[in-house]
Amino acid sequence: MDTKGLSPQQVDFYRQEGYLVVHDVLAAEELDRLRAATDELLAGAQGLADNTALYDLEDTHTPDEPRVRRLKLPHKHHPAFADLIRSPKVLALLTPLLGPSVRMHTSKLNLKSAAYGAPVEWHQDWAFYPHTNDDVLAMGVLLDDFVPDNGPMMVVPRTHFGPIHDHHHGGVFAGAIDPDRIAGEIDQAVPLIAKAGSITLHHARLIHGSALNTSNRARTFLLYEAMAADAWPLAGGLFGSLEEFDERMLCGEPSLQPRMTAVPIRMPFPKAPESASLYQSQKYMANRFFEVAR
Ligand SMILES: O=C(O)CCC(=O)C(=O)O
Repeated sequence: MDTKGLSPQQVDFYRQEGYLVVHDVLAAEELDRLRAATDELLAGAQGLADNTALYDLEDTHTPDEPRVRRLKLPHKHHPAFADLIRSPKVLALLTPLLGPSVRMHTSKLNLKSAAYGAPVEWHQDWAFYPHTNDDVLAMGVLLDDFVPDNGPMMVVPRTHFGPIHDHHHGGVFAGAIDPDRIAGEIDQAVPLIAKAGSITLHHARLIHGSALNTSNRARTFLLYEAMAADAWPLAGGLFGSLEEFDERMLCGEPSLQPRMTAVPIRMPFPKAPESASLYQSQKYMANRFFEVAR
């Protein structure tokens, strides 16, 4: 397996811009395995009336015509997703950015199906899960080509150096930033256009979002959240026991000494009444930037 990792230029780019696209990481057979696993899990959505621990359903979902917008924690539901995040090839992308000891938080598979796949309003992941230091990122694996009109993720370069924006609306944590407050930043957004099998990395403080899929091509995006082992969660990412926390180690050694740095933090409380996923929380935003499916 190829474990060449990142060049110094790629590491510099990530540090300066807050994101990185690594093109053509996965081989065809690796992609096939992940796509087959996705199809296997999606088959279980037939007949569902409501969201479950695995399925987050589009607002336009019906039991007879299933429309899934997200598979939650796919690494707990299929070994293909658990194996990938622990593979030498993937770890070689994470350790240059996070150090030798890396822990994961959660995984998710955002489907964004052709014609109706849900948008994601502008936000900073850090608003959902602040930690004691910000060596925290999300890694995205493209299971389809990202093209301009299938709702590719868009990022606002260098915003990981900036403030943590207000993600509240109507007195609850809504998981999105009022677009009028960051109009200048949104103007600078860059779409991450790349082929299936490429991998994106974005810093937890980076502003990002993505539009409704208006194309006839699916946009399937597998995301994992990962952090330096000494970044301890202050909210979100909390754990039931130390054993459970340390089972999330991907490589290196866990630490009982959180590294504290001067990072800006807003706590994601109070929760919205329905907040099992980002899509649900973002429904509480009165002022949305992206069009939604009708
Ligand atoms: O799927 C996307 O385009 C964005 C994903 C994202 O930001 C999230 O799920 O937190």
